[in-house]
Amino acid sequence: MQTEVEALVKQAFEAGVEEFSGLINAAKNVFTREKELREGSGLVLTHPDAVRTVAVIGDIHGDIDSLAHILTDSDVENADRIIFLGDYGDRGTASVEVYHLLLTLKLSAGNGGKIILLRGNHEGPPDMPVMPHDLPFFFSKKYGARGRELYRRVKELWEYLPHAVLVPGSYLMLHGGLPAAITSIEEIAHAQDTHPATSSFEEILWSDPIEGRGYLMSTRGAGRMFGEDVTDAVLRATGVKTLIRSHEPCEGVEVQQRGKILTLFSRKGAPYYNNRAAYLIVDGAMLREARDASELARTAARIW
Ligand SMILES: [Mn+2]
Repeated sequence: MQTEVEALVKQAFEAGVEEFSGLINAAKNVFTREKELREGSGLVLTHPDAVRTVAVIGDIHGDIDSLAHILTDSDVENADRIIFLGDYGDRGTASVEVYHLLLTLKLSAGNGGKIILLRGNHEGPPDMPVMPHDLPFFFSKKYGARGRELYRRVKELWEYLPHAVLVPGSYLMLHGGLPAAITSIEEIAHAQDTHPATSSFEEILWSDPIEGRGYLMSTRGAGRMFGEDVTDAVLRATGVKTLIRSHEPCEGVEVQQRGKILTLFSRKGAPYYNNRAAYLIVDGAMLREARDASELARTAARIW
């Protein structure tokens, strides 16, 4: 796998504008079809009986070295699903190449439904811009005037990406946080359709957990900070035990709200300078019977 991943990285750095353009077209076809199959829903169902092992990967933010490290693990390669929790570009120097590699992976033969790319707040809708957003800069730097066009078309892909994964009875996975007002999994599945009339989609992409109770405005300027009472209500409404999310820099994994929430961060380097990053390998027993965040951090996390 190592040589294969090295080849993918090399291909990502050497890709010409026409090749990248073709890749985006092909990806758009695949993402469009997948969204149609989900009947417009932003929720991907991953039933424990249908999969043996699932790999979960948090923020990458332009760190292609971390991405290559993760993909070189044979347990990731052999996983039935490789779930990315969003935030692919910005803040790292290889955002363009990360996109190239992820789209190539998605389009590889046999990978169809295996690779799941969720939306993060860095892949949000046009009315929720993110700062800093250096992805367009890196596209223009590498591909000149054509880079602007590639960026615009990559941005279009975001609208087709799902924003949550449900492992029924066990886990909910999404980028940021839990929307406080929801009462069913269907409301999470269709959060993008009720945006901006409800704040659910914004909260999924932007919110962060806090210890204690309550529901506060976020210092990020979007999303909320939600306490354990909100988490209890949403976990109950969706029938799962544990939330797996990313969005906040940490030393690979962080356990919050007494084991109800696991935060996963899968990249290193500027501007966060965390010393450790992590991804999860969740196997059959763990998929069928949810482990809490502490046990996941102890047994499912691969830290480097
Ligand atoms: Mn984020």
